[in-house]
Amino acid sequence: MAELEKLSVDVAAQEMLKKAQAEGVETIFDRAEKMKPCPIGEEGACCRICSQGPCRVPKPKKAKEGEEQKKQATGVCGATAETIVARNFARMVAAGAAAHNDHSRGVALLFKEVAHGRAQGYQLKDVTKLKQVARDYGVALTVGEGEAAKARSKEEIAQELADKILAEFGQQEGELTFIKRAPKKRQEIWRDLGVVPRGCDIEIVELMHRTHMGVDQEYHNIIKQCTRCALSDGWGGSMISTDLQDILFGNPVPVAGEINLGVLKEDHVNIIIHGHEPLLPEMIAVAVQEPEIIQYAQNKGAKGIQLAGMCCSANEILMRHGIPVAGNYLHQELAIITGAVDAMVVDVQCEMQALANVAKCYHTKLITTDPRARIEGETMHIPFDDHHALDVARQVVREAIDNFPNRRSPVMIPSASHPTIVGFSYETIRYLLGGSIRGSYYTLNDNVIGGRVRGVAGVVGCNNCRSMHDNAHLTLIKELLKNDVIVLTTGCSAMTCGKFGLLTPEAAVQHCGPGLAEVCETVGIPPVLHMGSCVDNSRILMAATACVKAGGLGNDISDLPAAGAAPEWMSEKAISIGHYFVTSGVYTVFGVTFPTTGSDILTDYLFQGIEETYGGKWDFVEDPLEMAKKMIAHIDKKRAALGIDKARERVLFDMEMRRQLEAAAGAE
Ligand code: XCC
Repeated sequence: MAELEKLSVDVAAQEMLKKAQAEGVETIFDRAEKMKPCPIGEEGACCRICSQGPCRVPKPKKAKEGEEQKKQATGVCGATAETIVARNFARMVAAGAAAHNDHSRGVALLFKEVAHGRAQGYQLKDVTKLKQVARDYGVALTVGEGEAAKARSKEEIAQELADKILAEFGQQEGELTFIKRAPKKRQEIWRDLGVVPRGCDIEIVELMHRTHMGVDQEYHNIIKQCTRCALSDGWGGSMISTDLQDILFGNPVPVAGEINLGVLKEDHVNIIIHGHEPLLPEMIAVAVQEPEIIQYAQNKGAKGIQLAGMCCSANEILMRHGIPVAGNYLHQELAIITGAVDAMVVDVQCEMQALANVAKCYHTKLITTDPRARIEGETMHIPFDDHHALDVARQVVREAIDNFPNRRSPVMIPSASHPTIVGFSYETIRYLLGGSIRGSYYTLNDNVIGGRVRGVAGVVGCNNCRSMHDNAHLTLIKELLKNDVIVLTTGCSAMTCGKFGLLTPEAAVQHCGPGLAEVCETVGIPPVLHMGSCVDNSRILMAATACVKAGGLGNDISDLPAAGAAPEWMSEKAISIGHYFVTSGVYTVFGVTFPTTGSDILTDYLFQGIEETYGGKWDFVEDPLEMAKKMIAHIDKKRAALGIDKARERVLFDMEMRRQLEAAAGAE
């Protein structure tokens, strides 16, 4: 095994890897060492979409002097490297968008059941947001005309809204409603190019069709459909998920939380919620507080029940309830290795199949809860049922409690955990910037124009076992803060920030340049704002749009001094997210590796050509400091285009300078 310090910058992770090593338990870090990534697949240059291949078309080695440069091979059907690489990229976008849009469908179906009073335990919690979304969808808030007009009940509004939203999944023509939330200029760009998504499902299906053998074989055209598909994720499925989850479970407001493996408690029943859809986790959060359940745990010898999260289900319940987080993606096996997890409850996405093996080495019950996501091996399946969700949640919790007396190996919980302040929805940021009546992003814009804040960065995405755990997130974000760039974060990146103390207001003085530190201190916010889970990247789109609408920073998202990054990305969802940010006008940099390097022509198009059309572009930089440099250079370029680059040089005069100035004036 490699030196533990080289695998993760997180001490808690290192401690658990040591324990795993001592106990002979294999983790992703070991498997990554044994299995090197396939170099051809890594660059997207392997075509396996028909049975005549797989055809490998890697870039030929550079010719030596005097030798003729070899041409890049094509597939047996003649498909060029551009087509093959573009297809592979497209299928990543399709799968990523499918994951988010299918998540969204599940939330919409639950929302309908709640609206009709058929879902046990759930409520319509945020009526203000319900009305706001209803307005977007043209759902009337009143019935009758003039003075006879009467307010409709929240249930009536929600019932009609649910039908309208659900119809958008199978919609064949027209436009997704939330497209209209984007800045006017952005909407025009999309309409002119013909990439406005028609529905949530159709764009994914069409992209899969077009990448089938012998269909779309022109890379610009394939990428065009990638755009339509990715936009159906960001401004469609993901945004629908965020908004309906806010209506059902509450719009996040600042709340204290705690992050890292140290949140687990040896004398408590520990339950970890892992995955992405907060539907069942919300009910588990209710069940663990019920007196009978707590009593049941105490009868088994536990002091209480500790619920903790992992991956994006964790972000959801952290943002809304302050429920602690045990860690990000690469912590999933490590949590079980503590020997203290009595049940790990998974829903969908980012769950490693190896969890079943690791769980077997300890006493942990691995409970799958979604019919779409079963795991082979000694796992237990308790299916989520929205009509009896609270009962299902109670059953899950009881399974965990029953398992508490079965702990066998030595329990060792790392002490590391860090307090955090989270819950920065786009609405909450607006409120913090100016109160409920005057709330506006203009305060932020004003500080950007004045140069105290140099720009805004969205740093999001996964961990990746091919890159040192948490290191790129941390290094990149610290460098951005030092340079007065405020950071918006989601997903596993947000958890890295939490683990390393960047999600507290105090972090402003420790890590930021003087301008950003001053702004954060005045408003009382951390310099890194945790905006939620990966579907909540839609909140970043809304925040960017709010900046445009507040005025002073151009007419479009592409005018903003802003940039995005996913320095440790690994999932297909990240590619869909990246592509909707790029085509919404954002310069977006990925780390680790980039899946199109097998074709220089296609990569040049994504890294340069696409900017002419969309104002945003992709980039790939492995080194996080270099990544920060490029993002800041982009921010400065946008500042110069807006004519606010000089403002940064504004100098605050001290007494001595003033005296000199007065003396000079007097001398004239
Ligand atoms: Fe998964 Fe969302 Fe990536 Fe983390 S950040 S590894 S996708 S949990 Ni979304």
